[in-house]
Amino acid sequence: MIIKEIRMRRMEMRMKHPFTTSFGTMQDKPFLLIEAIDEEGNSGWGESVAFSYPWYAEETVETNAHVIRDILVPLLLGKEINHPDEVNEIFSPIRRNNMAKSAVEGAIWDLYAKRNKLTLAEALGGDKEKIDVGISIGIQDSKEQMVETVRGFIEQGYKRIKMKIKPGADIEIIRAVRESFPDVPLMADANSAYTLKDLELLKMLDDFDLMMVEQPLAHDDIIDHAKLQEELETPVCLDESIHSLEDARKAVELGSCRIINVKIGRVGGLTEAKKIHDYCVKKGIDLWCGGMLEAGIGRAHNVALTTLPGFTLPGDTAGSDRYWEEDIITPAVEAVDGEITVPSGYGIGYEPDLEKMDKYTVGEEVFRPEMKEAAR
Ligand code: OSB
Ligand code: MG
Repeated sequence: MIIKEIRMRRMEMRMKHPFTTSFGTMQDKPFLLIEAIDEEGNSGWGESVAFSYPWYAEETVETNAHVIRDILVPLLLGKEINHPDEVNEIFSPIRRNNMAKSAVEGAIWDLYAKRNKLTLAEALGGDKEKIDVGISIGIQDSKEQMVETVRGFIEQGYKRIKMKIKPGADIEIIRAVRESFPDVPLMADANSAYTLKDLELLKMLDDFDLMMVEQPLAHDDIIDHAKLQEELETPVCLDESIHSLEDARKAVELGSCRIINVKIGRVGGLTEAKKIHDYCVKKGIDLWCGGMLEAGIGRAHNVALTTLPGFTLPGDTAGSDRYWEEDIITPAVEAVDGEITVPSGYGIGYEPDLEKMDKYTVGEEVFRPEMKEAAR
């Protein structure tokens, strides 16, 4: 297929509820959408998961807009692409900027799947008809409120409860939730809020039969996490530390984690996510698909990735209604009793709802090969 046109929309949506992590609180969600169009008029969609502030990773909406417009798009426009894996190759000389790469590569994957009359899940080699999903709950004002929030999501059927923690809002909250729900699959995510100085506190996590503790230590660390995993019975799961197959290999070889949270944007796209998947299946490392509070396009990509067999644990891909009054795809992603039915339509399998999309679009840039020529 020949990439004839790429469009970049700037979106501004607002989540139903604020979401609080060890870093701070988010509710407004500016993000970018990418549409790639081939010579037959097929179109594929990708979503950038970069936030407006670089607290989770170094990328932002603005850095993504720059890198996509000025660096990535010119590498693809007018090119013949036979398989989306080639995009991973084409982008490989460019260091990092994984969320920018992933937004563009995701659009090409969707386009490729649609053109070849495959679901994105099939194109990736996934085979599940339904995927298990959990919920990620932000830091709450009190342990009582956390217990009530958890109760609500258990009633909705989510298969695993993840609580955000930070120093000062950790052990007592986990204890209260565990005492209220002795059997629920439970885990905690610290978003890098601790250091090895907190070892004694982190060891107390072993009392609560947690499925895992996610990214307790620094965002760029795999050494201290290995030391921590030695001391903990609770499995360590890495999120922020893993940007590539190479990062995953090094973390696994060092014993820095027993579980990996794969986020398509953080690792630079679906091709890299699949490589990590294949490696972890070989090594017996459990995987799950993380989330970045995505709107419908990004959420649909997460659903497709989770159909791969190595995604053995429930992910963070909750239903659209957990985040949005209305999503920008039809139908919205729906979680019923903690399961999402994988859509059967070609590509991402959900229709981009252009009317709703327009409502939240604050700007659009269009790129065509002749514009590239003209700029020379
Ligand atoms: O660490 O997994 C994380 C949200 C924003 C940034 C980082 C994280 C999260 C979540 C929520 O945990 C995931 C979601 O519901 O999309
Ligand atoms: Mg996390």
